[in-house]
Amino acid sequence: MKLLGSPGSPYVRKVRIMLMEKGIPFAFQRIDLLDSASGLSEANPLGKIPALIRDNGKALYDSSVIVDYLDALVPAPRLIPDELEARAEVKRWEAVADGIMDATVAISHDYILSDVEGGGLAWSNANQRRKIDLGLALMEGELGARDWCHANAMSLADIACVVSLAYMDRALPAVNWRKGHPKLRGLFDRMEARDSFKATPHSME
Ligand SMILES: N[C@@H](CCC(=O)N[C@@H](CS)C(=O)NCC(=O)O)C(=O)O
Repeated sequence: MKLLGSPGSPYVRKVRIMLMEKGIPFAFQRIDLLDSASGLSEANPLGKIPALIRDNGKALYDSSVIVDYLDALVPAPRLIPDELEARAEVKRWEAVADGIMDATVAISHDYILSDVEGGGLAWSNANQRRKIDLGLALMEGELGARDWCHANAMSLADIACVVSLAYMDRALPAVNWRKGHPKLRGLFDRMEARDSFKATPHSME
């Protein structure tokens, strides 16, 4: 199995952590998104990372589809519950976390562009920022006094949530998400101490 990705992508990090938590061996092929000859578009017509090349040679994308596949492929530890309502809850957490990643990507790209164009470093996208703020408030409120985002064990919900927080630290530190979110801070510190998180630091490459 081969994962096409880059250490800078939060969606790729989510998948790498799933693979490591489940003990699935994989090769990692770094993709330069600016290189049209990287082979990525043969794997994923959308030209996005992550893409997973399965052992049968077929590619799978996007990250949400890949994590579903991995959890079913190797059942232990179960990171997406089987039961319908529990599964829907964990996937909803993933959707909120992915949405925060999407908004962070959108703002930070605008931020870079506005700098390049000499337009200053002011926030350019209040609509995206609102998604981040409301997403953080929802996650903080739902986590509450619990140890885990869903039920009594680690799941994809915890992985996606903490990956989105870590990505903000790198791409949009001005959000300062720790302020006013003590429960998320506690979860973040515990999750980032795991081997799978320590082995997948974000980088600007
Ligand atoms: N919803 C997708 C998002 C993937 C995504 O946007 N990846 C970015 C890198 S962080 C990318 O490949 N961007 C290149 C492009 O959009 O052309 C997923 O969860 O896999």
